[in-house]
Amino acid sequence: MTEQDRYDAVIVGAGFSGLYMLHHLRELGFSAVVLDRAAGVGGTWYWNRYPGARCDVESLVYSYSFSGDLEQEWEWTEKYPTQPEILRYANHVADRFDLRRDIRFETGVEKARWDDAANTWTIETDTGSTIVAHHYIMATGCLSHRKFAEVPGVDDYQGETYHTGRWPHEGVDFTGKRVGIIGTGSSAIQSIPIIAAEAEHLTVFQRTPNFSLPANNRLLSAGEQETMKANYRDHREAARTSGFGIPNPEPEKSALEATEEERQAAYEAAWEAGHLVRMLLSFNDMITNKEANETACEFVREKIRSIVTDAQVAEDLCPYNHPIGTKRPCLDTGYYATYNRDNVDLVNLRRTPIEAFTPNGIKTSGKEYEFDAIVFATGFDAMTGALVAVDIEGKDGVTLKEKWQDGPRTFLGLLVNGFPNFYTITGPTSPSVFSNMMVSIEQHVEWVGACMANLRETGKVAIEPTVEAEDYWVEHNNEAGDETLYPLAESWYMGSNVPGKPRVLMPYIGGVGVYREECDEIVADGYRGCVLTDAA
Ligand code: FAD
Ligand code: N01
Repeated sequence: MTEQDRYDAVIVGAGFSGLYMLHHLRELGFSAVVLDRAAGVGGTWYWNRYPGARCDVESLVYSYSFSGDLEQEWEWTEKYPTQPEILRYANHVADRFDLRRDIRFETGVEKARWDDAANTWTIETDTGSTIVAHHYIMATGCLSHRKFAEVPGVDDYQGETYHTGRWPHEGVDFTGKRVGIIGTGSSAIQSIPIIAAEAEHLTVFQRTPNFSLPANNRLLSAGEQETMKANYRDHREAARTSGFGIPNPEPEKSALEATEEERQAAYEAAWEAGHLVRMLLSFNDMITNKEANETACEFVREKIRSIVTDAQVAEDLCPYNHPIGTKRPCLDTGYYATYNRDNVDLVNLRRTPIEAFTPNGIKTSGKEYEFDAIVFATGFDAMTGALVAVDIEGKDGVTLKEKWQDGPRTFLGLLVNGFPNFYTITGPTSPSVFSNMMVSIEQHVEWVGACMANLRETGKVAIEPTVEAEDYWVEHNNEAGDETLYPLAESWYMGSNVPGKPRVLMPYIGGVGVYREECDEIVADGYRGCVLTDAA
């Protein structure tokens, strides 16, 4: 028998977006249910339990601002919090605000269909339940839909395999094992030093080297926490109006106007602080001028050469094919020095590409490697992957996947033409991954809550952006991107890590503060660009 429930809203995802969305809607007097495939809350921090997983936005900042009490009572221990600590925080939030009673775990959403006559969504799950809701909110995360290596024969491999984005809860003991890891993005860069220290031997398969700064992580002092807690309101406000959701002085000078000494001093300060935003905002043209950006690239390359003792390995680790920042840069703890260990090898896949998996390991064009375990640190079908994985059918039977076949089309990264009362938290073409995600999540949740409350107060039953508004926003997003260096990289920001995916800059680079203003103005203008439908 099919279970049938009705709610004002269905929220998919119990990560930081879904948790706050549920709490916020309850406060506004709406009924809502959260569905998540996971067995617990936390989203990213529930799934990504690989060794060394941690945040690279500072803990005191990578946290909710919506509750002053929560802000004051929670004690962070480290500057950059570990995955277990962030997961404890997510669980604390769920308990503190009594959220679990409206969350259905181990429930995957497979299908959703808009009913134009009833102005409702019907959502079908893999547990066989069907839910009808007035509003359908995808809080499914930008980095939740895994991707693997596109190499033949993976099923032939007989050893253990792991993906960093779905790490076993009980952990993995690599002691005495020969391990291969594919990928050198953030997840790999965090886990490689720890796996290397445990395994008998680690072979790293690198297709594209990345830029990484030392995290220089440390315990937080009581004084630091007290100071931040005393100044939280000002800090949060500064974050909301900043470029990346992390307050940082706006640079006035071009890197090309600065002297060599000034440049080195600025980059060294960012390197020592372990601060990615500071590095990218060292000068005002770092993400718009290739020549300016190259000065920082070379600074990091020099650091790599100074750390890694084997000159060829050092050179292989030096990124040359993208400006710094245009692929998500990383923070690490001992990453480059790990290549000085006797039990670690680097395989440059640009020289010897992987040809196939074999029963015992991996075959490149140069050699066959045998492993007891292979780790896929191969990332995600980012931003759109989790959205189009659900069969979402809007008006006239068009699915989201069909609509987005040439790239995501949204209004503000929040609404989609043809899909009334459908919302994407940190959706494509919003600042999302170009920001401290907590800042962007809170802004979207509050925007959606206000939108639903407005419909209720004005007696409307549906909201949908016009094609023109959507066209304007997509064009604006592309124009903002074209003013920067981001389109120069083959990155997941551009969709180029997934074969066949349209190559467009998905996140909005116009800045968190500018974007918030735009969203607020649209509301002030009576939801300019949207059609609001009266009850029949
Ligand atoms: P998620 O946390 O991804 O949660 C989405 C949830 O939706 C998941 O639990 C998933 O199971 C569920 N879901 C998806 N599809 C379905 C479906 N069809 N049915 C049911 N459930 C579904 N951001 C930062 O700002 N700073 C950082 O330092 C940072 N570090 C990161 C480190 C890692 C390893 C990763 C992967 C991401 C990191 N991020 C960071 C980005 C991070 O994803 C966000 O900060 C934030 O946690 C996203 O929260 P969310 O709730 O929007 O999505
Ligand atoms: O994934 P990635 P990730 N053959 O896509 C390689 C956040 N995050 O899980 O660059 C060979 O960055 C791929 O190579 P290439 C953060 O936003 C944050 O590491 O495509 N190699 C790349 O090296 C981050 O950006 C933290 O050439 C293949 C790697 O796999 C995002 O999540 C920590 C391949 C994938 O890197 C994703 O990070 C972790 C193939 N077929 C994650 N396919 C923090 O510290 C892929 N690769 C905050």
